[in-house]
Amino acid sequence: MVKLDELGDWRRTHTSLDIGPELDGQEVTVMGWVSSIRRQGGITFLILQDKDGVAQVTIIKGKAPEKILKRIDELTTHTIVAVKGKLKSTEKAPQGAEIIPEDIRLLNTATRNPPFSIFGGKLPNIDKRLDIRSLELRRPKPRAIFKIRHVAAAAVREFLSNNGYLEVQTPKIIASATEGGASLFPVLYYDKEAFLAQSPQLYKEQLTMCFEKIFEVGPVFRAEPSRTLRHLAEIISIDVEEAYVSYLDVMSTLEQLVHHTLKTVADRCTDAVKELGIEVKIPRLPFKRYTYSEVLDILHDAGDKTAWGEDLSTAAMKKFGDIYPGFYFITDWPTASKPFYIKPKTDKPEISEAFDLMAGSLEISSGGTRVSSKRLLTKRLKEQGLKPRMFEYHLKLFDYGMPPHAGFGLGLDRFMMVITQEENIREVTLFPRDRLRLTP
Ligand code: AMO
Repeated sequence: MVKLDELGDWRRTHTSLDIGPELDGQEVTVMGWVSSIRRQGGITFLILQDKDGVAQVTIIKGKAPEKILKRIDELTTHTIVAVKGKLKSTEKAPQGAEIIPEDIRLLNTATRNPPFSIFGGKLPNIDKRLDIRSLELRRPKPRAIFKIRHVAAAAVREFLSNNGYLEVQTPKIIASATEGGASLFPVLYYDKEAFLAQSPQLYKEQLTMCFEKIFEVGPVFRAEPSRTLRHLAEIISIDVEEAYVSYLDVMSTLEQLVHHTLKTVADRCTDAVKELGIEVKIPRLPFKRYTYSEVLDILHDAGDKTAWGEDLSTAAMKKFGDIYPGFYFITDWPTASKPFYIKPKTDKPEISEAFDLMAGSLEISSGGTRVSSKRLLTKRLKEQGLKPRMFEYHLKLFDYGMPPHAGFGLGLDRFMMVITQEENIREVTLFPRDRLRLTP
């Protein structure tokens, strides 16, 4: 049994990123986990990995204190260590400098071998990797993905804040379905039935009465019955809502938001992008716009038989995505295919002011102009087989004057699939939830 040390009063002074030849001679304290130990004659090279990268600790027999020489014999990979020492510049070390240790603390050891090597070789399927996700996240590829996710989410907030949208948080335990009853998760709320929010739809619409331009980045829940590469039961949704605009205006906001995010990732994530071996393509604005009817015409020419009014199936969209692989909007959907809160066109009520934003065959966002008349909203609820009584808390706000408004919901996880060119949504989500997975 390895005797462990306490962290005590030691604190990290540098991460691997801070280390460089210009600090030659400086005292440093570094901490991390051992990713490799190489013994070469009287010299041991210990590679220490931290959140930013790797640092090399070089232990020379005869020069290093006896205590260190004893302790490094007990080291295995994944051991958590703290090293105090002096930096020495050398071209041979990863950062152009190595650490010559003066003291070392073993803070914890791994008591078992991971079921697969995180250093390379053949990887097991994603389910096996997800079982020990946080360890798996020590691999360079997922680290790069989540670095990009961090930068993308920050870019979204930056863009919306800079354009006058107020960030809000709305309840996640709610009283009624907004996106169809089939994908609702019921929860016991004291002695009542409630549901996990499928979207912040009604709250974001109401908030246009007071704040006019708002956004939320938060979890939404969908009890998706099937297990696919693009559906999860819990996702992060970027929701935007704005007063005094129509769907045409928010489509323009959305495409600029997508553009800004991609540009920011390309500018700020060069290492992570390189690690993934991808290229972040910055799309040209404006994105192409096709009406639903135009999509059907193009699909019919390609041999697809979807009739007007039917939903565009995955197979049909795969076909369309092969023809148009980039970003594009599909607008003017049949009113009957869209939720009750989407506004039908005044002169052609069978068509709605709704859009989806696609990336090839993947839908990443949908939105539209909303119904702002209480009378029409009540009618639309009834048409969709919903009981206006269940939405009374929402409808009564309309008595006080609701401004015309429009908005969209953009799935961050799906957007990340597009940015990182991953086919499985689970690769870009830390702890994915689906019908068969509730842990870790
Ligand atoms: P919608 O239901 O189309 O619209 O959802 C918006 C976006 O959220 C993402 N998304 C999902 N991603 C992964 N797994 C799922 N199960 C899943 N469900 C949805 C998609 C989708 O485009 N309230 C409206 C938006 C609005 O009109 O403002 C809504 O929720 O990227």
